[in-house]
Amino acid sequence: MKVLLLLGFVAVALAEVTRFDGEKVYRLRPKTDEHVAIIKELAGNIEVDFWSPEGAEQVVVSSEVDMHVDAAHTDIVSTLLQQSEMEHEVLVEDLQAYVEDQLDNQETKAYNYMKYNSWDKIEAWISSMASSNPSLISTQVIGTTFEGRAMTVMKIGKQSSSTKPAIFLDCGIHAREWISPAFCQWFVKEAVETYGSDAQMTSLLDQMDVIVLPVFNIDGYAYTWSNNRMWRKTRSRRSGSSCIGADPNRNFDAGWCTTGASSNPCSDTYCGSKPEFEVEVKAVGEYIRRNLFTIKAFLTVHFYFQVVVFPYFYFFQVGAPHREVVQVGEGAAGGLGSLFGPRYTRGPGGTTIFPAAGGFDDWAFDLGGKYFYTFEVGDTGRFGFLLPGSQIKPPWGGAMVAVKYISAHVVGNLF
Ligand code: 0X9
Ligand code: ZN
Repeated sequence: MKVLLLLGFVAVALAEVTRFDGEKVYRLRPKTDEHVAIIKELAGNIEVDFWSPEGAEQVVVSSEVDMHVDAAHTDIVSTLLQQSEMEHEVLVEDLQAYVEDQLDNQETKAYNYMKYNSWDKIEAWISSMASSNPSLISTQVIGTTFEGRAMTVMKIGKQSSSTKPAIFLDCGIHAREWISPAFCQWFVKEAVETYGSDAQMTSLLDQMDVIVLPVFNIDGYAYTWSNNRMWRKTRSRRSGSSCIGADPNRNFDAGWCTTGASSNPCSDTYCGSKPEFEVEVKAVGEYIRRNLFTIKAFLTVHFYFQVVVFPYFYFFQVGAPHREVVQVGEGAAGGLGSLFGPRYTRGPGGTTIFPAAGGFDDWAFDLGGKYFYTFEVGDTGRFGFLLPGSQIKPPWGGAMVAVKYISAHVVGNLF
């Protein structure tokens, strides 16, 4: 009997895993208003998942649109694209194969910086990094996720009897952007290993603390490992809807739900029932409010445009943004561009990528944070969210150049 029950549970667990056999990702280059209208109509009639930009409303003439289509609709989409003569390519032929390849056949036991790591491994890594580097790392639990996981920040810096100014670095606000948490972990490793030998890192950690939140949206991240690799949101349940989760980067109180966000709980950019309704967002919000006087800069890492952007995102900037903020963003993106080519752009978010309200960046900026840079790191190739673990190093290198550039400026211009 027990065995039967157990088998039943295993079957249910397996049945819940989302597979992507025969699903494709198209890269579209709409050149006319008619092309844009076709994409929007498609999104209205069949379920498509925009990888970038993150919603049909953000598609404009001359943009590049990566669109994930389920197996049942690939024929009709291909026909429509040909008939309308819209420039396009099939970026991913069979999504399931990419999902499987992404793990590079990694053996599941050991933690490995050069591969992606599950939440359980990351959690154990946080403890072991802190206990083996007590003079540089301390940890603090800042909240609990909807599903009960501890949200821990790692404070990296030379110990000091007085409170030091700090930089807040967060990763993994969107569950499926695996490269982002991988970057935060790599940053911590680099910090620990190069403190004392790398002049820039040593000066940074002597004068400031870097407060790292390795995974912002832990429940979502765990769900991308266990059930659905393409999940983006949190995993909160709400009464009155069977749809789960909200986009944490639409749930902050900054022009909340006015643009580039959806009030439909089933949407990937759902803004939540009210600002800071998501417990993870509230936890981070409260931590920042408590520590605002020491936090001098914010860096948040996404995947997979190639941009360094800064507020505002919830409206088109009226007048020029602060010159110094622009210059530092330019410098960081310039460094990245020299390494990775001219696709790296920079500028105020609303005009450089797309307007989207309720973001962590705009919220912290409105609260008084002077420097807030949002990195979208990415590869130049065809993998989108499914960049294989073996290829994560170049985008990290890019993010590192930008983080160091911005940190050096902040250290030299403490206010
Ligand atoms: O849409 C987002 O939240 C980010 N792009 S992503 O493709 N990684 O989802 C961009 C965030 C920019 N900031 C704001 N919109 N506030
Ligand atoms: Zn993102």
